[in-house]
Amino acid sequence: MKNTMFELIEKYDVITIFRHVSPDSDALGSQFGLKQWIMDTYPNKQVFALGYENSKSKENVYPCSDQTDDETIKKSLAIVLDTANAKRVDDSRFQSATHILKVDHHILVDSFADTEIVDDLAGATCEILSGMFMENGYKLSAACAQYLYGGLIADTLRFSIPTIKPHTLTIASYLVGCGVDVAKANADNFSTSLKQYRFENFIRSNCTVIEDTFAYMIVRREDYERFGLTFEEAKEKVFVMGGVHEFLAWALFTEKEKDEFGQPRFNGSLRSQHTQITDIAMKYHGGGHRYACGVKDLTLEDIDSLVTSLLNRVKEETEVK
Ligand SMILES: [Mn+2]
Repeated sequence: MKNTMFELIEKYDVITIFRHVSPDSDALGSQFGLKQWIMDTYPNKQVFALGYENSKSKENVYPCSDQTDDETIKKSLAIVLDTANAKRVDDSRFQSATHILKVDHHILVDSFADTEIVDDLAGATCEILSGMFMENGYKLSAACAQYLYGGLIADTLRFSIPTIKPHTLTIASYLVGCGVDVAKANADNFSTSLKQYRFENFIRSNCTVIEDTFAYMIVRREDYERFGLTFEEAKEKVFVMGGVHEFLAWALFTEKEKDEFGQPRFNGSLRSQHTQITDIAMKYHGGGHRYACGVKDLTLEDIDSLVTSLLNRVKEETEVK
């Protein structure tokens, strides 16, 4: 089944690679890792890594997206990475491709591709790709392995999430064996700048903590702009409330824009230690993984009711125990 990807790549001379909006290290790492592998393996194929939004905070780590015309996409094999639903792909032109292949690790919500390789127990899309390379006995270039390893440590929070399996570490070992600079990957993904550090402390000092078990923070545009951060940078900071024994769940809501009535709209990131929260996220234009979800386009009233739902879910879980 998984060899399908290699068969498809073999068959097409033009390959376009897509990923989700607001790309994170797994989206960019899988995209540029796969592009690198195709360039290393098939120097005569044309391969494009597409997407409109580049991540400002990671511009030293990943190249800018490629550009290409509609005709090129039409005759291509489109590979969509790390993206659960068609609407979240950061360039809708993928739909015109001759064949669409999806490789993803989110819970399946939308089958939009001709061929789908989905493993929602994989820690990262980079893990799925690396696993396929490993199983086929390929030796990766150091550049390719570096991209994939970055996505793997980013999405698995350095191998610390509940879905980590021995296989994940076997894959990490395989990548490091291909020449990854582990310290650089760590710094690229987890080091912070002074302005980010100050913003992180702002969240620590100002988040709301309910019954010592649930923490959340609503960040307004003027808050993150005051620290010199963009929306994209600010919304990444949910991890600041993670790693606290008492917090069974935590959430960060970041103002994105004002709606037509001048009311603020927020995107949110929800996290839990071990409470299933996907179904709650899905009620708020979101989804994702068992213990890590995104939600979007929320009003302050939505946030209120979402916080209540999460709090109740956490309570149910503590009562069962
Ligand atoms: Mn991912």
